[in-house]
Amino acid sequence: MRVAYLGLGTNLGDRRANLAEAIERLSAERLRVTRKSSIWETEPRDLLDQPWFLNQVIEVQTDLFPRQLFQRIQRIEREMGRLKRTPKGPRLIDIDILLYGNAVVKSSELQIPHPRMTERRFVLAPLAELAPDVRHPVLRRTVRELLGEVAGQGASKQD
Ligand code: PH2
Ligand code: MG
Ligand code: MG
Repeated sequence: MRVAYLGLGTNLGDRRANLAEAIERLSAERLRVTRKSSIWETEPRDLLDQPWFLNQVIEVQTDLFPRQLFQRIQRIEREMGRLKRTPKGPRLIDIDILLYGNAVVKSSELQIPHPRMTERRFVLAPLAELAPDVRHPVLRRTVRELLGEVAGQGASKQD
């Protein structure tokens, strides 16, 4: 069993229900959701002209290999009707693999650790609630240290 951290994001529809549904759907054979961060309301990044997001990070235990986990995630995103209109634009649900144990994966379709996690408060703030002392396997810095280095970016805890 490996411990992985997944980042969830949604800025369309009933956002809280979307997070709950994604967690429910992820919990299937060979994967157990062990902990959940608070839900954070966060300012959109990259593509700024879109609604605010709810973001949450979950800890899972799984013996799915990274590529198998990625396939499950893609299926759930598809089934939940993720609209692939604009890259980085509005979506019902986005599920990203942030960390998978100490694994480093680099293929054209999948990169772990998530390449943009270190610059995103909407990822690091909820991740730091669950795993402040976990080290980024490439940068060798803890999540707490990385969070201390991201500037600004509106993010507030919802619960
Ligand atoms: N996801 C993006 C782009 N911008 N901004 C916030 N606040 N939260 C997100 O989850 C997010 C984003 C692309 O995946
Ligand atoms: Mg994604
Ligand atoms: Mg994403």
